[in-house]
Amino acid sequence: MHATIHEMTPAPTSPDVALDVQRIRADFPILRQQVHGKPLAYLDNAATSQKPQPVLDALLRFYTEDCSNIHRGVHQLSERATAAYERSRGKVRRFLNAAEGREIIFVRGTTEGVNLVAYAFGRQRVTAGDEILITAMEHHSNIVPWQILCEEKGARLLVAPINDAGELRLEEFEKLLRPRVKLVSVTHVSNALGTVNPVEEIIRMSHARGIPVLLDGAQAAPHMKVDVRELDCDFYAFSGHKVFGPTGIGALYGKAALLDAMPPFQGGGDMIRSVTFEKTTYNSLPYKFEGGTPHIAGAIGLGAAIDYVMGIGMDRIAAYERSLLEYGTQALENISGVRLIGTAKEKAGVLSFVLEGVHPHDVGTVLDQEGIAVRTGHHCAQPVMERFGIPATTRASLAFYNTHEEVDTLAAGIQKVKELFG
Ligand code: 7TS
Repeated sequence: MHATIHEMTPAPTSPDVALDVQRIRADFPILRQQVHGKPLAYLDNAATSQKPQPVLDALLRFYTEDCSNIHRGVHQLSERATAAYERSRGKVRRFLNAAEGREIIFVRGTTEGVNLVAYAFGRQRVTAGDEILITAMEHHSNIVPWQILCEEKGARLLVAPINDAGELRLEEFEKLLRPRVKLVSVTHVSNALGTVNPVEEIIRMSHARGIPVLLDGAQAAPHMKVDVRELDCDFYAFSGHKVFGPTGIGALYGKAALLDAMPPFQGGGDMIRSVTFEKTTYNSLPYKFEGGTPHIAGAIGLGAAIDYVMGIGMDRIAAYERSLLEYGTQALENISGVRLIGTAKEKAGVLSFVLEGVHPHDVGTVLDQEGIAVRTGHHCAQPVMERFGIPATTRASLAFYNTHEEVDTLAAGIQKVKELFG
């Protein structure tokens, strides 16, 4: 059972090599089922993605063979659990190409990663009159933590606008890089629109004014190669459950110098060096930010998920998904009454749309009867809905295990909605 998931070396990546999707699908047991008597077409990957067998195996193995707390036991099980947990940190480091393992903090997910920065960095660096700059396409988890911080500090939240295609208006963004801006926090890829932001430009412009940048990588990490050193971002947060790993685990990357200078986030066990009632000293990175027993199994499962996607190759995944997105865009554009919301030139696998005269919830309910899983609603991005003057969209979001046939099924499902509500 101690198979060699950790030892697996990523295959050489060449975007030219097509994916063997049927072979990949065989690794995802959940995809084999039928829903309402129809084969499941899982197109809700932006909400959460499915887990390949190696991830399931890693979780089961931890709980059946190695279950123990970490960083404290001298016994075998604790040593094995600690080694596996720390090995996963190394995998996350390689996944993001961070320089050092201590720059990787295990968190619950993107939400906790952003909150950690808002709490630890924000409370130390932001004072009355300062500003935080975000964009109009952020998920609520990259809005609300900054509002809480701003309210507490008497600081101000600035929002860079987007155009009708759902692209950031970069010249307006640049104008908002004012002297009092203490942090720029921007999504790498929008969950509601699919827009891939020009993050290199954003970082270059911000750094030119000495402003650090946090990237919300929740929707980028599952779909493209991320290189935090090449990007030179200061913080990068992502969620394990969207990169085919377990729920309740994710990672925050931060440059060591920044993390080192930040106060802790949560006090408790493991994050201290020594405690007396008079004075407590904190542990070194990354442990200073990992108070309490972490999601050990989750971190190990995330490591297995990273092995899995890197084994396929992020460039191949991106190339395949691009073809699927182009195919899906065509298919939906050919249906009269469908309006795509989010038509940026640079997009990742999201097809968000409204269908004339039919509420998105009705669209989603009919599609569900056809075995098609999509999300309907505001996608935790209410300001995006407001920007486009709509209450909600239906969103199909893709992963590398989706097929062109599933996109056809989606298009046929939408036709059926039209017949029913026509
Ligand atoms: N940022 C973006 C861009 C997201 O898409 C999400 C989750 C988050 C942050 C928060 O991630 P979490 O794992 O901490 O919850 N987005 C979605 C979605 O689009 N549908 O369900 C969750």
